[in-house]
Amino acid sequence: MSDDLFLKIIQREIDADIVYETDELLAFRDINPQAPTHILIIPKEHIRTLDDLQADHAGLVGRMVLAAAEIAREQGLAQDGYRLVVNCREAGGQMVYHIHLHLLGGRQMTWPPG
Ligand code: D5M
Repeated sequence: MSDDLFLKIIQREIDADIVYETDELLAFRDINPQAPTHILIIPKEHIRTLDDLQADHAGLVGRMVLAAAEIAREQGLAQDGYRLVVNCREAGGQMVYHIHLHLLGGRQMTWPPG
């Protein structure tokens, strides 16, 4: 049994509000939303952090970003805009060690982030 929470969502051991799925990617609503729309885009491959990406992941990461843009359009966020975030390890605020893009939209974002 894996201790990777997001693998349990991929394997349907934990329920999630899934909005997008391909052979290699899954996207679902964040359980603790920080904006009116807050969706996580993850690879099905277990990759712990941004820092663990290898050169041969370049295509996968590109498809994650393209999926985020497609989901943003589907969710009606494209006209006003939105934010993509990756938290990396402790100082980056990462809590779940399975790489994910946060797609946030539906409100005005501020800068700098907290
Ligand atoms: O973000 C990890 C994110 O994962 C955080 O925003 C909460 C979210 N989360 C945690 N558990 C779940 C479940 N079960 N469903 C949906 N979303 C979840 P990080 O970048 O690691 O800080």
